Amino acid sequence: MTSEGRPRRTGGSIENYDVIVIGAGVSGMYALHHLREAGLSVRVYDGASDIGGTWWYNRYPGARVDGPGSPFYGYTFANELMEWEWAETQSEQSAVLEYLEHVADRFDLRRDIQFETWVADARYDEAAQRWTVETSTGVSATAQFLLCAVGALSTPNMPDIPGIDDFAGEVHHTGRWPHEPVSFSNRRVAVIGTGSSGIQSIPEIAREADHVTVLQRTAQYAFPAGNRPITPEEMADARENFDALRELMHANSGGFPFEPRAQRSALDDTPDQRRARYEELWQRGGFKFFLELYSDIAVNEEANATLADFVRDKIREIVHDPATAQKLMPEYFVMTKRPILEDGYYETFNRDNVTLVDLREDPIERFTPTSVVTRSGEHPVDLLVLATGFDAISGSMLRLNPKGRSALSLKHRWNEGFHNYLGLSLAEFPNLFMIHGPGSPGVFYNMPLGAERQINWIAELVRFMRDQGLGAAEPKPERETAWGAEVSAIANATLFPRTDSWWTGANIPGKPRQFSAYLGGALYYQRLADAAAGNYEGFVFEPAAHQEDTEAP
Ligand code: NA7
Repeated sequence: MTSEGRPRRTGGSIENYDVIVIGAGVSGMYALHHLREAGLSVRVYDGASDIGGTWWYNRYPGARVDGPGSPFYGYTFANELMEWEWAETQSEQSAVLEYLEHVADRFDLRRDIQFETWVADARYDEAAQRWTVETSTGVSATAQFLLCAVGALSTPNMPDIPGIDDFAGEVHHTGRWPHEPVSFSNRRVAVIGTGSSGIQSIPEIAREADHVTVLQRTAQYAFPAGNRPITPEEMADARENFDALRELMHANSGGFPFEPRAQRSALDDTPDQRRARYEELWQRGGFKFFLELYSDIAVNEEANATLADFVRDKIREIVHDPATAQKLMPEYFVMTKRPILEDGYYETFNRDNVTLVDLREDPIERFTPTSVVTRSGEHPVDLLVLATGFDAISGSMLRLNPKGRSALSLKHRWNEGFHNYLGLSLAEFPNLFMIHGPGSPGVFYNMPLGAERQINWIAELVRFMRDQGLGAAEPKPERETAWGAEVSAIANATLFPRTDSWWTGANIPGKPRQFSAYLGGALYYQRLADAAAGNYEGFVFEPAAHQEDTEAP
């Protein structure tokens, strides 16, 4: 590496780096650390006031890790980070943010991050083989590489409902929750959205509010979160065996330290055996429910129906009022929207201060300054919670809308689909890399580990380019086509693409419908390793336009 981690300034207010990272969340933080360790000069920009990304913004009541959980939702690159004391398996937002703050302190990350700085534009200069970014603070910067760690779930989806802008009460999107406490007491609250964020927050809000109106578009299957304290013995065991556990994580299809799922169809068991199995998993709770299920739930309609029926029976058991229980009955193929972990969600509808509105039969007509009006009548509202999710996976890249060769915009390039190679690079956009972008395992994988593995691979590609005197790399168009075909072929063997979800882009009006996550699990990392072993022959390289400046600034 040539520039020894030091930025080079070329006069005026333009700053020059080897790598610009957009986003100081879990991925951007590791990118900064790893690329800086590799001797590159790195600058990170983030619109927020501090590190954390998702965990900085999603401060809504009840926000918790809703994957397999702590201590394995975290970085693996330094064993010393396993010394962190996790209190619970489903860590709450503040606990994850505290951990990330510890990482930022331990590796002195903040000195190379510019906060409250929104990247407004990013353009590729073909002659210079560099990216130029313009920011909201007026700082401009260039870098050979642009690493977009912009988040798979970070661009809020704001519903377009007549009159909503005239609503006079407080309005908060769960993904942009205020830092000051929000009081619900003595207030009538309406919540739009019953995805993970709605289902985590509604029980918490209902405990405090005068009244809660839940505005539900799609009834959901939600499973017991099974949150519990982590014992000192578990932490000691994880620390002692972390090297072996990391290997297990690398081999596992979801990036967690579990043995591979046993191959067994739900239809191989009798109804009684199946029910006993589901009941056992339900009682234990937690994300392992999904990992220890029969292996054909997400691929076989009949197998899928056995689990869907089980959950519907649970809802009928838990919810006292049969009409409310009926509105809560989900109908889509279970597991084909993001599985949801809950803690008292269905029970919440037994409270006197909670009303459920099924928007399919009673749609919202408009907001007034003091209420939401549905077909059946008016619901007074003091505070509105938008748990309406995100323009997911591709949305934040589209919002950034970088301009590649010949000023081609990403919006134009992705007009009909999210073409890319290996889920991290784009033809016509040399030297640009995405973390957790479409075509990668992204949200189907342990996201901190997935980021580490993508970033390690990108760092190796950068090293290869520097060693070979190469200045620009972009994938061959035919490799993008083949990659898109592989992503689709794996997805089409499942039931996932058949349901409207943010995985398919169906939650955003006008978005091309495309199931854009790579579902091949660990095979993805094999593909990355193969590409590196084959000297990146899926890429077109250009020699460096000019020698790197090896002088200190
Ligand atoms: P989700 O899972 O996208 O949930 C959003 C919810 O909002 C979902 O119930 C949507 O219904 C509903 N929604 C969205 N737009 C509207 C409009 N216009 N009207 C009524 N209802 C609407 O987002 P979350 O934040 O809950 O979770 C995102 C991920 O973050 C989560 O999976 C975890 O990984 C963390 P729909 O189902 O689309 O009919």
